[in-house]
Amino acid sequence: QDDEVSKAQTAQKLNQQPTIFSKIVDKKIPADIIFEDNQCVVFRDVNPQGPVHFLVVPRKPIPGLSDVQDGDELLLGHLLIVAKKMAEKEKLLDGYRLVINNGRHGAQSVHHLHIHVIGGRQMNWPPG
Ligand code: DGP
Repeated sequence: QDDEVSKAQTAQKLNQQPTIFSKIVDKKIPADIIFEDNQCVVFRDVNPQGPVHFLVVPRKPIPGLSDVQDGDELLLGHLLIVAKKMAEKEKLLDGYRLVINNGRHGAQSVHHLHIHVIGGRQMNWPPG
């Protein structure tokens, strides 16, 4: 956890293109992809924070939530619908949590927008 935070705090937004997620989206490096369509790719997180932990990633390389534009409205809605459908497919019937880390204080470490979907255990609040 501390490692993720320190990675995020030292991440240099500008020298991270293409990001590791762009490479996964472009099939240049492998990932455990569980769904894809023309707008997004969904794959399992390499460092899972629960029994189920996958990422919903737009093909469009938006660095983070703070970079989205008004024109991204349909794309962002689509990502949430995919997150919900994949949570059902992964049988997260008792609930789950969506997280978007943004920027340094958000502990974002990969500067390609992604929605975490975590489930299969009881979540706590507040987050760390
Ligand atoms: P964030 O802190 O929100 O930027 O989370 C980035 C997540 O991405 C983190 O949970 C670990 C995951 N991750 C980083 N590199 C890779 C990778 O190469 N493959 C996969 N599947 N996940 C990765």
